[in-house]
Amino acid sequence: MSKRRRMTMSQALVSYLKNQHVERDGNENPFFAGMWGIFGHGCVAGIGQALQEHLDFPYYLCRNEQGGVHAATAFAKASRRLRAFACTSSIGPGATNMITGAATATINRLPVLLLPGDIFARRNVGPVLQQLEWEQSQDVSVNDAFRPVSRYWDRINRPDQLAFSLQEAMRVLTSPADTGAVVIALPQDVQAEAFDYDEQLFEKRVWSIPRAQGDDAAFRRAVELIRASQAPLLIAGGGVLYSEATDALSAFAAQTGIGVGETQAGKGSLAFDHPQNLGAIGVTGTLGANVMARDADLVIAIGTRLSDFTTASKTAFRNPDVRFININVCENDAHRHSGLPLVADARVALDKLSRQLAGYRVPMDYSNRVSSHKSRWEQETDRLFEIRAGYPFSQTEVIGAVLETSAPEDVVVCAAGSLPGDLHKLWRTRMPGGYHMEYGYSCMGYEIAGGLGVKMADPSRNVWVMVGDGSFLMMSSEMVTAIQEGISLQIVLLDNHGFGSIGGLSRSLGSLGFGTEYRMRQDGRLDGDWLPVDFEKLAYGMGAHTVRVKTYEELREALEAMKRRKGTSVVVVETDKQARAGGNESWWDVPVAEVSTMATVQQARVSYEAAAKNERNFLAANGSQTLAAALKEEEVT
Ligand SMILES: Cc1ncc(C[n+]2csc(CCOP(=O)(O)OP(=O)(O)O)c2C)c(N)n1
Ligand SMILES: [Mg+2]
Repeated sequence: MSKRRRMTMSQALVSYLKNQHVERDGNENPFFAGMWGIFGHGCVAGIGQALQEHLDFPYYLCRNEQGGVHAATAFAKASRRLRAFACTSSIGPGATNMITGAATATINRLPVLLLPGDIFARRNVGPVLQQLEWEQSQDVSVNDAFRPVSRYWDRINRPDQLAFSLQEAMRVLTSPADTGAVVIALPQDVQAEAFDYDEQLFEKRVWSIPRAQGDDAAFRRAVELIRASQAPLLIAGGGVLYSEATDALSAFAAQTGIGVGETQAGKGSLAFDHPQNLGAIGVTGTLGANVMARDADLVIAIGTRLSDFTTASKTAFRNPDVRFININVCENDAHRHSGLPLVADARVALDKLSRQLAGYRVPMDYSNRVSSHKSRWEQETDRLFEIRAGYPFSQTEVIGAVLETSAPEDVVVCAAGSLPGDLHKLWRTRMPGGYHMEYGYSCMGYEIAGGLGVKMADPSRNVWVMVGDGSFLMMSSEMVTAIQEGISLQIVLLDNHGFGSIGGLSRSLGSLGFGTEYRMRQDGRLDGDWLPVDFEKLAYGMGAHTVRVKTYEELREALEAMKRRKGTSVVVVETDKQARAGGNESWWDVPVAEVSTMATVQQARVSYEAAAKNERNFLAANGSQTLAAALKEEEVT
């Protein structure tokens, strides 16, 4: 019999978390960097007490539980999923505040361990404060709402269950294919209950993060498809960064000459000036990447979910014979568009393909097209950066100013609004990880909390948070947390009096921007004066150094000054909501009302119906199915 140690369930949980390590390619590090949380009666005497006994496992007090989860998510992303945080909350609203954070982590496939407090397991004193009852069962609480937004879900009703749940939690958190939010709900009475835990539970454990090697036959078929292709295109997604395959991609693209389009999560896979980097792809893409996608006969997607923003709602690829090879650790992503699934780690796959494609290179005219698209895009970027709109600013000149002030190793962080589109197109990422965009959930309010997580992952890199006024108003309170932790963030707040993005979308769909501007109600409508929000005072009131700028020179000066200053600073810039980078040969499916009394909507519907006809289904048996046929042929011949 192994030895036993009597501890509360919470003490055992924290002791276990401290002893979890991960390893990849021979490099090992502790997995958890600590725990975010806000205490309430549902955790203060349980998890809270255990954290107090383990001060070497840092506790970070956030302002909003959602913000804590976002910071944890951003930390995991910036750490290439090799490090993570736990997040705890009280029961009820504290717990449900984490649901949006859980969904954000899961959609982006980023590991976070969520530990919401829960109602009493023993039930005798219920209903307790903040318990939402369900008359048909006592086995349900608000924490069951986490189930669809998490990759593993459990509830600890007896302290002895803990060991087995934790092992599953770690398996999922460290799985490249399955990772996301893991939720272990902790009834508040059980948190404080003692049990004689097996000492072995607290031994140091090292979880190896595997690199899936892929199927040899699938690689052979992929090589055949690439060799036969006249116009291939690579799409680099977040998986390239998580797998640390950036050097492998750079070598593969250089060797073969194949152009690369980057998704929001994959931007920075290649330096912006890599000769094969065509830049952003899709709805928010560059002209070159989108034209090459339109004509491609073979798309090699690496580590991407191929969401509608990347595929332009399945209108991006127009070549009637286009085929897909999908390199991905997730089987469902590997099978997208009836493609040839290469279920493999990005770095392994790129290294193997580089070896197996020795001697292959794209045709010369293809190479010339990539180069000319690239140089034209650089000119277009410079043009957009050099616009001097006066006051209010053009969004693109503000991006140019931030880029010019930033060092190559700096990180820009953003999530929602019109900035992601302009940043995707224009930001010149110089080092992997320099572009941190949460565009899986595109969650307003992620920006500042996310910036905090990014800075914690690597304090040596300056973090520029670019945030719209709408996102800032939704959740800026983690700025206080940054100040509490002595963490320097450079926040650039673009005030265009409302939703530039959705307002523009609304206008393009015939709806005239209805309900998207920050105006006073007047005569029953929201079209009065601008709301009198003073962002400078708001940020100053939270403890940040703050400045509002009116000219381009002032903007550059303010950015330079905030780069040198320790602490969190905010520069408030008024921007014109229309002055942005335009679209490039791309379309996004947002359905317009089929009938309306508004002539503008009727017109928009006509254009919508015409454009939607370009959507493709990609049902042709051109992937794994043809693989089987090809292998059979090989046997016969
Ligand atoms: C939590 C959340 N609610 C709603 C949306 C839908 N949405 C996307 S962008 C946007 C407006 C963002 O406004 P702002 O931050 O000012 O950026 P701007 O569009 O002005 O650039 C909205 C409401 C969202 N992405 N996230
Ligand atoms: Mg705005």
